[in-house]
Amino acid sequence: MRADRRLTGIQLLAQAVGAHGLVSSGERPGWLECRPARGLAQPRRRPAKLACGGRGRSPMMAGPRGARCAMNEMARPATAATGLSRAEHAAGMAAYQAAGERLAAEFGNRGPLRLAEDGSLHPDIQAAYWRHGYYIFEGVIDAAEVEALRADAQAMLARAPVGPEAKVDAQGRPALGLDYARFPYRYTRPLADPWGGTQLLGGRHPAQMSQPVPDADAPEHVVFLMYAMCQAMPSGLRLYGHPKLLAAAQSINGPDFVPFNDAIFVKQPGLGGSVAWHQDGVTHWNSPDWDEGIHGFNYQVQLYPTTPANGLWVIPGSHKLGKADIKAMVAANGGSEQLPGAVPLVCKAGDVTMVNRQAVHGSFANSSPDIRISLTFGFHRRRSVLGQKAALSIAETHAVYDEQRIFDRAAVIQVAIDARHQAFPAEPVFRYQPFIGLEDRFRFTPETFERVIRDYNTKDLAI
Ligand SMILES: O=C(O)CCC(=O)C(=O)O
Repeated sequence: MRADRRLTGIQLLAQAVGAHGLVSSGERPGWLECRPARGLAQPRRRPAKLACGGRGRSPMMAGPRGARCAMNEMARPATAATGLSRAEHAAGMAAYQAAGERLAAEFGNRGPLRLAEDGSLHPDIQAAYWRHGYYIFEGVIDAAEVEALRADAQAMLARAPVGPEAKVDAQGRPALGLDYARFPYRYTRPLADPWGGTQLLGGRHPAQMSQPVPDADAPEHVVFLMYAMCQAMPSGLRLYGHPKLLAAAQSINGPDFVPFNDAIFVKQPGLGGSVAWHQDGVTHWNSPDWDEGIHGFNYQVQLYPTTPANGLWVIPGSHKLGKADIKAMVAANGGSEQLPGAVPLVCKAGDVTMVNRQAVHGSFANSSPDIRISLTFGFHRRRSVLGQKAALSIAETHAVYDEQRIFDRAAVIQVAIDARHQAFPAEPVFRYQPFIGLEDRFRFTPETFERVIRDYNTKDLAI
């Protein structure tokens, strides 16, 4: 009975389409291949037909300074704010949030990050992740480390330019990152949806979220994303070398796993913008080798408790189903972005979520009084990345992810492992297979900071 109920997320999506007359009972909806979740532990291949394809640019990808690409500095939302006030928006979300929390409780899909005796992610957790496309690891980061991460993230926020065109922070100091190859801050208008319903990022956020009117005293812009956590935040570099998180990445993506990128999502209280429903992967939807793990996964390390109002939502099982037609999903839901069958990833500070990049996911305008800061970083299978064109990068559309680029970007992991070891010598050290025997060349030193860490995100491996 309980196992049946866990399929509800996908079934609800199917019902939503049926209820709005897009498909008759028993037909497969056009916007998402709805099949019940089956096998557990192993990635499976998708049926040959895809709902739709398309390439885009991840919201987590930064372009170079000056490129003024869609998501950089300040993207203009497709439409202006609606008539809803912040408080009305919050009230209008309440029932949906409560239903999402109930559904999330049915799924469970959370607990400590347990490793098996051989050091791999516990098979039960792997099975749960592959089944639902996400998992919440509870209590991974201890209070002292959360404190250090918060201090560094808040310091970074304080060093942001006062606006998208400014070069000084609120105290008049030169902003952080003026000398970075990729400027580390991105802005949005308060409570706006900068990408939904636009052609930005390859049009992969096709349906715009509600944009409530901010309070009268709201600033004109808010920082929405921050990049380069391994360069700008000493604690961020140490986090990147976390042995349990790396062990789990190895279990999911293989011992030669490679990094993706990182981004810090900042959802300021009563101001934070939304991230319209989307899927992250862009390169492999039509690949003959497609399976549910081919576009990798993202961690989010939560620095503050997350709630249904400010947190990330995921449609469980949607990572297995190919490319979703999100616009049709919203249309089938009466035009509402409150998609049925989604669950909020409610966390305590120090919890870490793992979300399959193929899962349909998004977050709403943060009309709540609670901040969210999520340190987001992802990992891939090496074979998913090797030889791929830089599909997500505006500046480097001709770059190919060859052996050298992968090695250079993966070196950040090895340096991070050593930075962590220097800070926490009693903690077990993760042994990263591609760098076994090369550890001495990649200790954390001023020299490797310059050689490996500075502007490392120009070598991100985005697919
Ligand atoms: O945290 C969020 O609000 C959005 C995260 C996201 O879209 C992603 O990790 O791809």
